Amino acid sequence: MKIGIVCYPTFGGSGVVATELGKALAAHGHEVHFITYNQPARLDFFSANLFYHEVSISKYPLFDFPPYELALSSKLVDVVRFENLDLLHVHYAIPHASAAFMAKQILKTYGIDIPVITTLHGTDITLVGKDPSYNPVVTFSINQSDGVTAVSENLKKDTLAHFNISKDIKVIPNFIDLSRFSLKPRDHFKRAIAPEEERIIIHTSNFRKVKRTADVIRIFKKINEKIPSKLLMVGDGPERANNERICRELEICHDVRFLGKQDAIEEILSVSDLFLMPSESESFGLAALEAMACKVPVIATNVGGLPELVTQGESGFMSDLGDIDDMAKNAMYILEDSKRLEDFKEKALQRAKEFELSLILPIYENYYKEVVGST
Ligand code: GMT
Repeated sequence: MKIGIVCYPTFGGSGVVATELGKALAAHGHEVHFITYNQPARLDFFSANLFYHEVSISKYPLFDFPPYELALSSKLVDVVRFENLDLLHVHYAIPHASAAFMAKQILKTYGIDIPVITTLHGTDITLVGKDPSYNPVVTFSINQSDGVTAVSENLKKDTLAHFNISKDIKVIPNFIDLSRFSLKPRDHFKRAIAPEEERIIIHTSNFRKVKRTADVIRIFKKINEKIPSKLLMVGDGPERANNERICRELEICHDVRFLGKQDAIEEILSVSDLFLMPSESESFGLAALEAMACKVPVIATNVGGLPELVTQGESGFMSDLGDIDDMAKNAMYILEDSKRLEDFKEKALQRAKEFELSLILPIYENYYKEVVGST
């Protein structure tokens, strides 16, 4: 198939899933065209089946807000016509689903009926999409898509609860490429971070409010009082400065490292013992799956799609939102006994294997066939 993929090109979960899916489809013989405003972060190599089409937005003094959605629709029309695409798969509803709808209507004037699949990723529904300023457009463009997928049962449920949806939503979970995300021996790195063999705890995110990174620091403080440990904070975003301030107040700066954005995240996960994800909302929790694939158990909140990923008391534990004491207690239970820690690590990996790319890719391919066949 010739597939157009629209996504955000950043490190965010939806962009990562879209890019990894595109790469896997290309490796499986499909021709994949990424259409977005920048080279996707994980599309950093050459492949004969992979193409990137940049959406450029012309600046004009009249535009306080350059109309990206129109530029994207125009680019989609152009790429679908000249590359003879069979399908458009757009990731994250806003504004990709409505841009694809517009392109689809324009393409009809050229006698082309391009099927559009929209994948809902989370904040496009749970935070941004629900906003009354977007709700009617999101509802309309989901209903006008030829196929709709959501990354968890919980996100499907939320979508049906908050929008008037007439379309069937197929749940296809996030996936992991175990050939990249697996335990890598990085003893020198481990020794540099934890010279006294302290436990290494990790958090990775975009440091937005929804990730509750202040809770990460406070949970760590409680662990650190009882168990010699180090905290790695990976990523960057609006909450980082506030988190650094909290570390100073709690006098734990010597045990906390802010590493910023990192490409080789699997290497840092490989030296880690425990992953903290106290998010307020998480449609799936791709970052937790990446950790589990590197044998890192997870301490999380029981929100969104996380209970569909983490098995309570096996690959980690989930607590109520904001229950820092319970999360710290569960973390210490895992970390205080080396044999128990090893058991949790093994079970984290076994659970991650259930989301291996090779199991999820055929689900997407079959869904593509179904949608293309019915349009
Ligand atoms: O986690 C983020 O804030 C990024 C966000 C995105 O849309 O790029 O991630 C969402 O999509 C991921 C991939 O499907 C999910 O694994 C994340 O759980 C989801 N984030 C939230 O729901 C907050």
